[in-house]
Amino acid sequence: MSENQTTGKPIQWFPGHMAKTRRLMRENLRLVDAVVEIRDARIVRSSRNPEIERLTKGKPRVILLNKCDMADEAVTRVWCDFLRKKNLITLPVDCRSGKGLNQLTSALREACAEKLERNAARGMQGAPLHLMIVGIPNVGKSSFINRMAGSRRAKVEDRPGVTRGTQWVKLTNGMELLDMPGVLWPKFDDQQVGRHLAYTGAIRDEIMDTEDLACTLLQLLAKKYPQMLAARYKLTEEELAVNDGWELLCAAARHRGMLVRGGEADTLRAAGNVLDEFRAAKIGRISLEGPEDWRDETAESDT
Ligand SMILES: Nc1nc2c(ncn2[C@@H]2O[C@H](COP(=O)(O)OP(=O)(O)OP(=O)(O)O)[C@@H](O)[C@H]2O)c(=O)[nH]1
Ligand SMILES: [Mg+2]
Repeated sequence: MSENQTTGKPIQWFPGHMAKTRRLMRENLRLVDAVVEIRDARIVRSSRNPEIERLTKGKPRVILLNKCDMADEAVTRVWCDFLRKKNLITLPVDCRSGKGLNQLTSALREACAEKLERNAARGMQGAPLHLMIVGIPNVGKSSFINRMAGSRRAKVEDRPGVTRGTQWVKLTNGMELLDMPGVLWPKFDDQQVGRHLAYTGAIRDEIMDTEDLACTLLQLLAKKYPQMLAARYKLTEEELAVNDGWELLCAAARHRGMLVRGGEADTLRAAGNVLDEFRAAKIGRISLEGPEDWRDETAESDT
């Protein structure tokens, strides 16, 4: 999405900040043995920044599908199989509870096999593994590091752009993790990617039109998860069937008693509510994308 749908103004993607992040990655890459790329299990493809892949080329990589507690389990399984078939070492995880992270050591061993063999040949079995933690804003990089460290070492907040500089965190198991600021693409050509990033909170709400976002999200949910949506907002079958985002938003507002003077639906308030509830997984465990939604370009570029 390179344009705000309502105002028609181009959306600013903080190019200065991005250039700095890119430089930080380049400078620090030679210090690390492998890259841990964190993606959002609800939007596995849209949370993949091809730039990360390009910048970290040649480094062993493990992909974590994070927030899988909020994603559709069946879809997460499909993604894991899909990526593993492309020889990408992939793990579903939930960095808030730590679920799935017990598999990480063996995944890293697999990814870094060559390096570990070299270390062993030099009698340096205990040498620490240095890992760079990368991913789009708000995907859970700092949460992952805190989980691994067993303490709150990195700042975590539910908004994008919290981590600004880099920070090394030493673990007791001999790993050293480098926290990085989120890397977003400087510009999206694909509107759908931009929307999916906005629904999940990877893009700041201040630069988005929330009513517009909520409308398209509702339309998508009515298609992909109609029962969950109807249950959450007490939508009737007719309301659900209209297949019009604006109508769905008005219906949700009415059922929640969100009205403005004169009895009309308070769509602005309802939009904020829908986005908040989706982001908190209150509507249910939902994945917005499966590999089949990207039929023509499913190939990860480095495989
Ligand atoms: N439900 C759920 N929430 C998570 C998970 N991991 C992280 N979060 C939440 O996601 C939000 C962002 O987490 P951070 O760890 O700050 O993300 P980050 O990638 O470091 O973000 P930036 O530094 O802004 O790029 C916080 O509200 C976390 O609590 C998870 O596995 N499940
Ligand atoms: Mg962070």
